[in-house]
Amino acid sequence: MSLYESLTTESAVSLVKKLGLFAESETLSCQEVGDGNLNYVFRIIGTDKSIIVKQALPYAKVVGESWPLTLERADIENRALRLQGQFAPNYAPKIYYSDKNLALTIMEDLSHLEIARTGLITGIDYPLLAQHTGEFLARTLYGTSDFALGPQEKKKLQNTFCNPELCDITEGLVFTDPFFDADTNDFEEALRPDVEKIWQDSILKLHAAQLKRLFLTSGDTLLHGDLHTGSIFASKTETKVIDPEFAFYGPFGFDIAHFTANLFINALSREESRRTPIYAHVVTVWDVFISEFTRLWNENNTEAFAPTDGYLEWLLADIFEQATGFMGLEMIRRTIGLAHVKDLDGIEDEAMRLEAKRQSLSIGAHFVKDRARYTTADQLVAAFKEGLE
Ligand code: SR1
Ligand code: MG
Repeated sequence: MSLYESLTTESAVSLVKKLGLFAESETLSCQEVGDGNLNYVFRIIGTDKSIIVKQALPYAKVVGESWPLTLERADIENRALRLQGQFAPNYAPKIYYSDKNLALTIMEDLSHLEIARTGLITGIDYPLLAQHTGEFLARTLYGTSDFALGPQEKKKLQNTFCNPELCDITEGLVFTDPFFDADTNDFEEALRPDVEKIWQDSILKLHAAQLKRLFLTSGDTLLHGDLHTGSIFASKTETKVIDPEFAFYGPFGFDIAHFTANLFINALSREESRRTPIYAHVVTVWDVFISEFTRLWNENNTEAFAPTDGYLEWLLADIFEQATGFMGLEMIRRTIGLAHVKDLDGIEDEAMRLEAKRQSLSIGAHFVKDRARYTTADQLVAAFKEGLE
């Protein structure tokens, strides 16, 4: 018998009172505030505090009941959040309670912050966003790798983060479907010639296949798995990374790639004179990631080869090249795949929107195919600017 039932605003209130998170007598208000693709998010407000109850649905909310989806993802998300909270406590929400059967996690309400994507679209720059995200990435990715844990501990942890159904979504929506005439694709008819060019570009497809294989087979570290700007709450002083339901052991460069891809996509939605802070974020996240990863490598490393001349430098260069390719794939899929972003779709002027989408496709394809050319974030920014011309 399934112990799962989907919550309503009323049953969410009863639950948090039963759990003692609020007094029975307290008057609470509850609203479903989820704007993501997959889950319900209830915000419950009492007299002097508020909390979030996040519940997974047994299907993908963005598509409907025709796309069933495992509830296991709530448990993965809950465990990933707790681990991220250990490695990067400043950048993860506090967890108050979780229930595997009900597929829910109760956590800190971050409503005093904004979703970074929403703020970036309205022109807010969040001066510490990239610094904090770089630290979050280096600490969580290094901390769950072979280098920090040693191969035995790492494999045991890896075994508990097999996430086949959510990985299947990424393998389809990011790595495969945009390169074929797949039903999941969604693009404006005016872009059809550009999209057909992608479908016919056998060199691009070969590179996409190589990157897909990396995603399928590399087990470097516990990834967040969906680190776009909609998975980050931010203010001028604070940053919190949420929603790691796609967490699994994958390639080091994947998360930073999705963050920088969504930054570049945001740049496309801005006037040229407003793009500088976004370019600075791309450079900063890489600078911080590399310096923090290096610090952790030198401080705590179980690998006998760690002091070998050139090993760290080779690894960082490899991560950078992979990430450049993954970044290009994310730019392409956010433009023509199933899951779009408001940065592009929200550009009201049709000609400007189509131009931004074409730039996202062509710059994305360039980063996929020519990823081996790039070794620094400054070069990525320069290539992005060239792609706009
Ligand atoms: C069906 S899920 C579509 C997208 O939403 C998530 O946030 C992931 O990015 C996924 O690819
Ligand atoms: Mg999400």
